[in-house]
Amino acid sequence: MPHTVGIVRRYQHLWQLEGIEEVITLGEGRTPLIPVHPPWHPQKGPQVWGKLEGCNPTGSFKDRGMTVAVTMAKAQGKRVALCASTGNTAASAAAYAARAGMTAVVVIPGGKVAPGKLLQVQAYGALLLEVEGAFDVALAALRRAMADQPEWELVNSVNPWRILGQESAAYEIAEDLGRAPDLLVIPVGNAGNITAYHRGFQRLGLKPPRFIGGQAAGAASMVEGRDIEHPETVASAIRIGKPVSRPYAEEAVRTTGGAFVAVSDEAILAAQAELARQGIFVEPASATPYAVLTKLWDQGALLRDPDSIIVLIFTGNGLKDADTALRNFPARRAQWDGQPLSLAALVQREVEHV
Ligand code: AN7
Repeated sequence: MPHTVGIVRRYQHLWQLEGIEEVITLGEGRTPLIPVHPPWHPQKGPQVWGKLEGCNPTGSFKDRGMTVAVTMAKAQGKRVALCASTGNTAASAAAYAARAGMTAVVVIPGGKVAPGKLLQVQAYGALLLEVEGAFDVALAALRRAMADQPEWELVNSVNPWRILGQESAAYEIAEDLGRAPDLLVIPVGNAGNITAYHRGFQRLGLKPPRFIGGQAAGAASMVEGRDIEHPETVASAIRIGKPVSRPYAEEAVRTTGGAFVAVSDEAILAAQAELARQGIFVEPASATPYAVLTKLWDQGALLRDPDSIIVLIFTGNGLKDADTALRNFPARRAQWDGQPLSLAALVQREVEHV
């Protein structure tokens, strides 16, 4: 295995973690940063890039933190990895625990986790527990149960190794661009990831970008500056009402001159569809940055300097939530009788349609 596979081996020098013998990795990180082309974008506008975090081994950014958290847990002799989750943390914890030969237990809001994520938890063989209520209820219950269990490790983002590993996405963006972006738009649920990006640019000694935290209107805890008791949104990954990392996320936004911005479920689904038309298929939560970008542009609130660089963080793969996608993307089918000539006519019609 090349020395550079995975986040831990690539960045352990930055973290002063050189003594690690066994790294639990699935080859996470090094995700693509590709140009995004909003149809409303002027020719001489800012550059817009998208970071495809859905290309990680379990299809979301969670793998960056999970490799570090599970590596450290294993090294400390822990035997069980536990988390509360809206789905992606559960999928990632289940995968890395399987890789480590550890037991995984995931607690999820019953009936509110996307089917692809449930499938992953089943495939990797984790024990699945459901609670009634949102993610916040699941996490609170689990934290109470965690006391006095020396062989258990909580792998939610309250685990500092998770946030540390997630910093790596900021390093990669800086490597790819040769500098930090001017503006970074990222979905915010529990507020761990925005915290990680902020710390990541700081650790490199770079001036962090302006942070724009995108939230669903029905779960806009940061935008509204208060906890939301019953968060509701089509973007189930960020259906979170009490963000654990609130103070750090507030700091990231305040110190960089950024903002938290809420977008409606309709805007999120429209953004998901527009990205798919550019070949980028993300889950609804991950379409939030694009919806926010569109909203800011419409308001004239965006940088218009053609030399400025905007990065959108596409946190999770579209295949994770097939139910929502099937509703958002109706099939386009046509009848064909199997004859060459009629196929030519259908193709001609299709060319004109596009
Ligand atoms: C696709 O899996 O909280 O603000 O339990 O899955 O760091 O919470 C997922 C969160 C954005 C928000 N995009 O990140 C979980 C969970 C996707 C996500 C977020 C999540 P944070």
